[in-house]
Amino acid sequence: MTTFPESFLWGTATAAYQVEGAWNEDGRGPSIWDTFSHTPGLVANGDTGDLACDHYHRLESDLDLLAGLGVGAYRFSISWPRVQPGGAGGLNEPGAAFYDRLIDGLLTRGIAPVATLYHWDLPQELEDAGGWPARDTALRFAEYARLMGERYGDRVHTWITLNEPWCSAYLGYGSGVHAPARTDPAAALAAVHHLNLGHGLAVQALRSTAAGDADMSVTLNLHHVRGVSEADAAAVRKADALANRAFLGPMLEGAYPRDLIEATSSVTDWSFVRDGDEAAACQPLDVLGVNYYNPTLVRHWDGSGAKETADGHQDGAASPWIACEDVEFVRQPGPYTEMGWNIDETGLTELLLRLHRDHPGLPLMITENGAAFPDPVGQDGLVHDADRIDYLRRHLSAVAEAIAGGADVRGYFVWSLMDNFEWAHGYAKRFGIVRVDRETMERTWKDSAHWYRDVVATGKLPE
Ligand code: IFM
Repeated sequence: MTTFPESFLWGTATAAYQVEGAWNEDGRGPSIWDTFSHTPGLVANGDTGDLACDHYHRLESDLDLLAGLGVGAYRFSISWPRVQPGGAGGLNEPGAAFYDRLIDGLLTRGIAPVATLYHWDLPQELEDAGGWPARDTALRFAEYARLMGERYGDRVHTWITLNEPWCSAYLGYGSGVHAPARTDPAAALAAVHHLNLGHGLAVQALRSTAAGDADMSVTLNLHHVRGVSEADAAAVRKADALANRAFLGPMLEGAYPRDLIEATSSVTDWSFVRDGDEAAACQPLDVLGVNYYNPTLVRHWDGSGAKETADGHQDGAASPWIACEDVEFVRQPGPYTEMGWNIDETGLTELLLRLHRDHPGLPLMITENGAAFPDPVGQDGLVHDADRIDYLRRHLSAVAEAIAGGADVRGYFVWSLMDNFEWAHGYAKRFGIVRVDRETMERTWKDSAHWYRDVVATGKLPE
């Protein structure tokens, strides 16, 4: 039987825009995702996060839900425009008070708060002033981090600066399928840099507050890139530079990889990187957050025949893979989740072992892993999601295998606590272990929630 270490932290994860709702209440300012979702045609079914899961108004019962699952930690994100509406100036007190209630409610229930500062909801005013491609956004982010550290620093267990900066930069400014829907490769690379810089400055700012003793982290959706054959090694290296080392380099080693700069030289000269920026991005971290859903398969493309674009972007549309004209993203064998992502947990083990090898001594934490499935409601009114249980079991086994191989993995957070707003897919894709009825907002445990509660309680995977 697979058993996890006694100290292993078990949790579930959500993000503010995906669950909170209350988009224009208590002084919250607009974010780029309000603008995006209110723009016709950008989100499936015209869905918005206006109501989301109404978590803002159902906080107490959602906290009870977490307590019922028995988790030791809860990963949530703070909505920047709720606490600092325009991204500058003092705190919006009613918004800040919401997170006091959330954090205190977790602590009362014996659940460790794991707070993400930025899960994609940039205040619209900051986007209007240039967004992440503009250097000032990194400085604003550090100031916001300082305010958060001052307010909640004495109570938060782990601070995560950014969630998946890959998405913020490349989907937000490259392919434009996420807010703010810009399709400008040079801007996307400038965003990469200012996210890295903002991360480092935010860690410094947090450490200067009562948050100084808390664990500092960042969450990356690292891509486990494989080649179709050995002849595709250059394609693998390029995709790895853009997806992984563009962040790992500055954040963990204080330098951008040379091959990244070279591969993107036709797009930008990287002159937005000023002296001292890479050192500032590289702050000591206590744990690295890893989000994993599936691996990536690439092949060298010589320009002949139709190019495969199995990375989710439509053929002919702007690609998030900047300067990858010679790289094909190849469809992988199934089975697939409802997102069309292939299920392959071996990539998670390999990724964790690579991180262990490349960054020895840095603890790791799975800050997201999970899957969307069709989740029909049975005649009994319940969701018997055996497919999700199987997905979670496979991936937890993969984590255990990485631990056995020497990787220092400290915890695991299921994405997600409950069905929520899945960005451009709206509410059509359900990732929750708890079902949310879109009409009534009623929460119902799926089979996977019962299964996860047992895993958390025993620290073991049932056979
Ligand atoms: O829902 C998202 C989450 O916000 C970030 N990581 C991936 C999840 C599933 O797409």
